[in-house]
Amino acid sequence: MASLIPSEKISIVVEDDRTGLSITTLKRAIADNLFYNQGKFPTIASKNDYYLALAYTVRDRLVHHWLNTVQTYLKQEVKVVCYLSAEFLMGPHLNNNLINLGIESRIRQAVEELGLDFQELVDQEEEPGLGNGGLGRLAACYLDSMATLEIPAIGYGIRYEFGIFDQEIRDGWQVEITDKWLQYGNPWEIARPEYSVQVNLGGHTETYVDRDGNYRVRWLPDRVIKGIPYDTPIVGYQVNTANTLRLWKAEAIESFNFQTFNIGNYYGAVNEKIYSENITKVLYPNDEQLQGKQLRLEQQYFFVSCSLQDMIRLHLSTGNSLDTFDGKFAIQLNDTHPAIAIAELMRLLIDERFMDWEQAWSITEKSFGYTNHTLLPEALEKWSLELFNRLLPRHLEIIYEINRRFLDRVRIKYPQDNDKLARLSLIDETGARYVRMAHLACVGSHAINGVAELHTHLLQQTVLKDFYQLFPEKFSNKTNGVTPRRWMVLSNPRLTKLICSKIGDSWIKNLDELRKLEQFVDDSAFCQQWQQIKQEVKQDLAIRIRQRTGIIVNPNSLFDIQAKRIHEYKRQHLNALHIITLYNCLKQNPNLDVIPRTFIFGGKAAPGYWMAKLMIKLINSVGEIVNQDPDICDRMKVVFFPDYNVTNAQPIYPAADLSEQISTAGKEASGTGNMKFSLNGALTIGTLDGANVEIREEVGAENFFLFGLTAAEVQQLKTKGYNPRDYYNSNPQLKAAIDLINSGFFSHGDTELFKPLTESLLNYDPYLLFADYQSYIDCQKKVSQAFRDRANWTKMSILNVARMGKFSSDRAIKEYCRDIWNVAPVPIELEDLCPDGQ
Ligand code: T68
Repeated sequence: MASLIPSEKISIVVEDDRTGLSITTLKRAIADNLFYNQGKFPTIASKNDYYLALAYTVRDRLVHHWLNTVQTYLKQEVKVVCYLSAEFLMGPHLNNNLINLGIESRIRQAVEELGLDFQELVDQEEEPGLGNGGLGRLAACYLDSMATLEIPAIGYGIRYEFGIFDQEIRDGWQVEITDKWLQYGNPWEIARPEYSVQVNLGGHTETYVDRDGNYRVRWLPDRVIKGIPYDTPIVGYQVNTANTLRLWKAEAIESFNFQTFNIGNYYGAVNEKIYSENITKVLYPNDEQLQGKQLRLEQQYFFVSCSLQDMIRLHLSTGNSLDTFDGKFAIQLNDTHPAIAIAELMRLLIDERFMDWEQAWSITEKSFGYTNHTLLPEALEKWSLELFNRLLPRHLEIIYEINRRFLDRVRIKYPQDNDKLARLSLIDETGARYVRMAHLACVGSHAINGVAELHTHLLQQTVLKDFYQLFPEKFSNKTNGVTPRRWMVLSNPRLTKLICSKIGDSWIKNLDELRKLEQFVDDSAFCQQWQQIKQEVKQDLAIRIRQRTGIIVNPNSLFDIQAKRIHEYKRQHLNALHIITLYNCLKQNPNLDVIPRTFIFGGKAAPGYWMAKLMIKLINSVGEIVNQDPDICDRMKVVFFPDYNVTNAQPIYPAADLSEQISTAGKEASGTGNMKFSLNGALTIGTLDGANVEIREEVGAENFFLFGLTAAEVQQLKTKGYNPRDYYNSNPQLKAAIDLINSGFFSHGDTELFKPLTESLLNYDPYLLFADYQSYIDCQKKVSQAFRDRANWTKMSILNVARMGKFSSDRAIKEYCRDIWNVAPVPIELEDLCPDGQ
């Protein structure tokens, strides 16, 4: 349909109030937005009204970046990266946008001149917690880097109405509170109902013969749902680029199902609306038994189908044919959660656009890349054929056909190897039958990557071994990275300022330049400033800890921090065993000269993961005893900082002296918290797991506290037969720690409370805590020794920061662009809509 708007006759005059950056204009704009957007007089406006007025003022100042970016991509018909992820853990937008736009100090001044407290307004923002942890946060860091590197990109995901739950600690236990992030409105998103699409579910398929005599299939679904896109701008750092995060919300096709309504079934009609909207209601907390959850598969298919339909619409809108689709889109699958996209693109091309199989398959393979984030067997996604067939009957047929053709090729290469065929098949037939999503992702993608060197290596040798033998050329490593904009400039302004005063600010875009700091390690004035800043941010965190938990901690003590999801493989309970061991030592030798330590934990447990919840209870119970024991004399404090999320993480990383990265070797795919801590000057105590290996390589073995078995040794020990009780019986310190827990000492005499945990360790210990215990304790002694020499510790801290350049998400994204996506930067020119008037 032709546009009804005589566009050449309409000229947009962008008002100064919406773009101007003088303090006077900014103040007027905030006041205007309060009045006209919030509908409030200043006298009765709440802090949140002021926050929203401020947020709209900032949003106004990025709209022309955003619209110009979109228009440039369309006009130049550039290749676009489509990052498909079921999770985007963005964190608060306001501060990040101010930094990337370079207007933080002006805005701060304007707000303060209005008599408002800037930080108080920033604190009003409810962060969109649309992710569980590392995987979702990685997607957010990658969006920041793509915008900063001027790479055309769209993030596609789900607009969950309720994100990850808020965590409260009551009586030492985790309590989950519904996250209502949208309750006061979201100023950063714009709904685009005009780009809504329809998604089918259920029903059956039938074949028919088209006019040319070809056999075709049509899907007759029994449910149709509407997907509405909500767009959020992603501003690059000091560039004109503002990319788009497009999240889909599910709604019923009509507000009411009129047929049902007309026959008098009002409640039935409303029910259908509720049923449809359920699809994007809530984020599933990971680690929960996701197996077989129909709604989870519905979520995955829903956002994938919406996103692919959107890409096809965009592609056709510029007059292109689908023959060139793979030249214009690079689609990255963030784990297997969106892997159904491979079957869906095939369906869209074949059934709806009448393309032949071979061409559709060639386009599909060239378009997709797949990133794996886990080796844990229980986390590899599979869906029962029964559920799959009930929900996505046409996709199951397509998957069977992909599998048939794939296995035919395998048979040629490995004749008569039925075991291999069974191992590679997209269908698991070892027991009840399942679709293996990782296999679909491998077969349908031209590139497969792990997220750290060790992880990629282990993928190739274990879970994806057969695929690696079959197509080694598809595999590569892409070690994760984090954005220095949020994880340094925003979260550690003091250190940022000091670094800039020495080496300028170009390291913010080119993190390798931090190397220049090495020349100052022997500059005592610089070292003193470095130490002073660490002290100040520790004091800040101490205040927050007191506010949140009532616990008073000593900012001069060693801040020993483990912040991440709570999971047995991450071994927060190994950390707890060290705390108990230290406690026992101090009780036996009350005058022992030890380095005072504050042990800080943060992290959520999946609501259904009982053992992880018990670990939280154990940490809090140990804290309760240790923190008030007069013999300890404040030489140890144990803190569980509640509700660990992006907002709370920001002041935590800069305050750490020691970063705990203590997963069983071979279990943590990469880790990214490890990078954030080290970038902010913490030293790491860690195993040779995930990206720890590469961090140690970069910062130097002498600046890293290494302990524990290697991944190969873990494997050997398990093969040989691991008996945790042997370690317990032969190690008096370990025995004393376990016995103290079992005695009820930390549980008001209840000897049963922690039994599930201690019994699991004594009888199975699947993550080898006991095997690594002594090595960990010894290493912690070295940490304490090293901390006594504060000058040398500071040097090690500076060297850690100076050598972290590799772990910028900018480096990671450049590698994806070069090796997988084949895309290049597209600079955005801004028409000067309105010069900055005074
Ligand atoms: C993490 N994975 C890895 N998964 O554990 C971590 N899983 O080592 C790595 O650094 C990070 O990904 C980024 O590569 C996750 O965070 C999930 O959150 C998840 C969510 C749903 C289902 C399964």
